[in-house]
Amino acid sequence: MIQVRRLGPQIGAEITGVDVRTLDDASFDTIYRAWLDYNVIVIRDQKLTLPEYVRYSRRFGPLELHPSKSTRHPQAPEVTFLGVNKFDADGKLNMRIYRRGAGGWHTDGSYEQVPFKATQLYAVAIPSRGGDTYFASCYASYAALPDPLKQRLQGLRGAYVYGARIKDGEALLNPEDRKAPPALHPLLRTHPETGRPVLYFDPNKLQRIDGLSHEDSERLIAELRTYMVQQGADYTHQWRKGDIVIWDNRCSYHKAAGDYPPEEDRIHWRVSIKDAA
Ligand SMILES: O=C(O)CCC(=O)C(=O)O
Ligand SMILES: [Fe+2]
Repeated sequence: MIQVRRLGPQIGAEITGVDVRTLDDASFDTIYRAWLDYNVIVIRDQKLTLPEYVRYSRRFGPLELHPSKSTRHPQAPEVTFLGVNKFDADGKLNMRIYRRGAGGWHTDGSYEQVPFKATQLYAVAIPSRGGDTYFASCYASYAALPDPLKQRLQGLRGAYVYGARIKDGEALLNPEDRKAPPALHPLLRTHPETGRPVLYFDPNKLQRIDGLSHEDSERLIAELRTYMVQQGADYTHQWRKGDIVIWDNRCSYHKAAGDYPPEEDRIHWRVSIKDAA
C-alpha cells in the first residue's frame, strides 16, 4: 500500500510501499502529486537494472542528454554517471568528479533554452559517512523577497551559461561544447504546473543579469544569493543504497555536500528530465 510521509517542514517526502518496476498509473499519480506538493521525493529500497531505471524515469517526461558527454553511461547515454572515474590515470583525485554539484546552491539545466524539469538520482553505491544532498525551496525564496525587490526584479532576466561562475566550470564539457550562447530566463517565474511564483536563480551559471551594468548585475546577484535558503524550507537527504530521489528544478535549489571519504564509492545514475517547451 503506497504511503507518503513528509520529511521536511515545506519540502521533501518519502514514498513507501512501492516497487517502481511494477507501479500502476494510480500509484504513479500519487507520487507525481506528492512531487508537485513537496518538490523532492525519496523512494527507498529499489533494486533496478539500467533499463528498468530509464523506463521508470520516462514516466516523468522525456529524458534529456546531458551536455557532459564524457560522464554519460556507455550503455545508456540518457543516464549520467556521478562519482565514476574519480581518480585520474596518475591516481590523483579528480575534484570535478568528486565535488560535482558541491560548488554551491544551484538548479540543473538553467543554461538550456528550456531548463530541466527534474533531475533524478538512483543510489548505486553510498559511502559510510558524508555525501548528503541539500535541498531548499525556491517558493520560500520568492516569499521572503521584500516587495520593493520583487518590483525591481519584474521583467529582469538572467543570462545562464554552463559553469559560468565557477573556476574551470566547463571542465566536464568536451572542448567543442564549451561556447554555447547564454540562455535567458526571468528571475521571477511561475511554476508551469502549480502556478506558484518562484525566485529562479542559479549563481553558479548566471553570467550576468541582462540589461544591467556589470556593477549593478554583480550587486543584485550578491543580494539574491542571500534569499536562496530560507529557514524551515530546506531538507537534507542522507543517502541509502537503493534510494531514488527526484527533485523539481523549477522550484528547488540543491547542492551536494562533497565531503565523503574519497577512497570510498559514491555512485549515482542520474537522469535529466525535459520540460514541455
Ligand atoms: O551528487 C549530488 O548529491 C547532487 C549532484 C548534483 O548537483 C546533480 O546531480 O545535479
Ligand atoms: Fe545539480
